[in-house]
Amino acid sequence: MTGRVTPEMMRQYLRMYLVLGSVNCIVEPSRVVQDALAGGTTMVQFREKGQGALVGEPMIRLARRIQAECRQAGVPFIVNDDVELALKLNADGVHIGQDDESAASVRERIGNRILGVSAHSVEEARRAILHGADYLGIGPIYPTRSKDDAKAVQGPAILREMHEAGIHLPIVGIGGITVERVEEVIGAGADGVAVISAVTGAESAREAVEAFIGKIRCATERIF
Ligand code: IFP
Ligand code: MG
Repeated sequence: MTGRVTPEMMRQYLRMYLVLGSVNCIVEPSRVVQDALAGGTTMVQFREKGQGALVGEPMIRLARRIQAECRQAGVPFIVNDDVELALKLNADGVHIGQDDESAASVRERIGNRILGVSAHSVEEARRAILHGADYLGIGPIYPTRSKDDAKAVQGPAILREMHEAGIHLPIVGIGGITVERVEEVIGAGADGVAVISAVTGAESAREAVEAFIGKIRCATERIF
């Protein structure tokens, strides 16, 4: 990649964004990713976090395996929080929260790689944009159990609020999003959905992703 990702490309990548680590998976995480990619996942975030998370070499090995699968599928591979790891692996991007290093500093370190920032308010969103974010992760939209330290549930209204406040950076909703809730999330202004358990906890990750994509397509066509 030369230059920064365009907002148009970013919106495509955000459509069906799988976020996962070994803690979220019952079967082998790289198997989940492989199935999810076969189903049409548009971007993958490696988020190795929480109780029992891998560290050191095993963590790096898993990251590399998932990255290789993403590369083969032509899908961006994003690393959560760990800028060092992202640079070491030459990942396509980094996602950071509000408690992590400042977005401006991460932008300096990662050059033109994709930068995603979690935002919970219009103020946080504005700052992230000024600091060079390529997209915003907004949530939790619904109650979730995938994040121990999740902030208060925002509801889909937060997405509309962002638009009304003039936030036009590509945005993805995260937190408790199921197939049944896709229409509401996209309808409220998200460019896509980020999911963990709805895919990692499914009997078939591939079928789960296919179901999401069907709904995302319908919901998107209704708006644009
Ligand atoms: N949002 C996202 C994303 N990822 C996270 N890890 C998070 C919030 C806490 F889906 F990328 F937007
Ligand atoms: Mg974080």
